Amino acid sequence: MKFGVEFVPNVKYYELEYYAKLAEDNGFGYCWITDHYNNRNVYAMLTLLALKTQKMRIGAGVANPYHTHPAVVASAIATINEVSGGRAVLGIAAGDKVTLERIGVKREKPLSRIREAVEVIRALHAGKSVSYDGKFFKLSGAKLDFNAGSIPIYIGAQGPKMLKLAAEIGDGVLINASHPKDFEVARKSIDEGLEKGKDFDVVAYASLSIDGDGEKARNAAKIVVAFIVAGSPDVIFERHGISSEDVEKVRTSLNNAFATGNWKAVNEAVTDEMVDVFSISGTPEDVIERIEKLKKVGVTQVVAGSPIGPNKAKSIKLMGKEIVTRFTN
Ligand code: F42
Repeated sequence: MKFGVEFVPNVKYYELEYYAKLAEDNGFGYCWITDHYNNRNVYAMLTLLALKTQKMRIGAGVANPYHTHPAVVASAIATINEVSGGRAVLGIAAGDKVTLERIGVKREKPLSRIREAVEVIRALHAGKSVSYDGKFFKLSGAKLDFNAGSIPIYIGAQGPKMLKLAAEIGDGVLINASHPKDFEVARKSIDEGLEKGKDFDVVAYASLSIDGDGEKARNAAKIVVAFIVAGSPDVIFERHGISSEDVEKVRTSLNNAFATGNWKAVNEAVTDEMVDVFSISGTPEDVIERIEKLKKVGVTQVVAGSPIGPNKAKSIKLMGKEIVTRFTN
């Protein structure tokens, strides 16, 4: 099992640098930085991490080929690869629909767009002069004027078609899920697209919250879980037997909280069951038990995403000491 950590660059650069370095010192092998136009720029932050870390792989998790042309993505991540001495990884996906719409971008035909973007990026990274006549991207003798090196491409995917495509054309897949049942289902789509014997990293890009006090850890996950509940399709709730009334309570409390600031009501609306389904939360023992189950259903990397714990620094250290060491030694 490999371990990664995810950070959202909605904090000052020195905070991000501090946590990333802490994760590296505590044995995490991957650091993924999210990409949304409203946060600090992902490549600017990755450049900083390339200079301030030594061993861990660092990458965009995830770029999208709607607000950034794949040639620009190819060049940006190749720059990170150069600065970091070959430690870059690229995550790419369809992009967040709501965030894209705010800047007037329609997320149309995500499957073909991702396929084309990955083809373009791989060709440019191979150092070729690229002429490409796609439906969305047209390149004519495009070439990077520096050596990109070798950069694994991971695809962010939740839907069955995107999962299959990720297996076909990616080096790995970043799946926003925490529960083994969701990976069992995802595995079927992955297997449809995966060539036999191909080395492929199946990543649980999960909301994680760890603390010596299990209750505290679970409470810290609730706001993040509420946002995941608000954005999940019904099929997920049906799969886990979560009632539509409970989902509605979370959605209503979340909408109210934006207007009234009553986040306590959001915490109260999130059930224990939701915390279990949409996050990996609890004591180190609880987290170990969950990761053992994820391993059985084919997960090969666990990414600790928001909130990581009630005290981020303490939780990163606890993850390193109790979890990363246990699974990687
Ligand atoms: N999004 C961001 O914007 N920034 C991030 O930093 C970010 C991180 C991230 C990390 C992991 C992860 O898994 C996802 C992450 N996301 C992030 C979200 C990501 O960008 C996507 O929004 C998310 O993965 C949802 O994508 P999906 O894989 O479920 O694909 C969607 C688009 C979907 O509907 N897929 C369907 C499926 O079955 O897979 C297919 C839809 C389909 O068939 N479309 C057709 C087509 O040709 O593409 C036709 C539709 C048409 O438009 O006509």
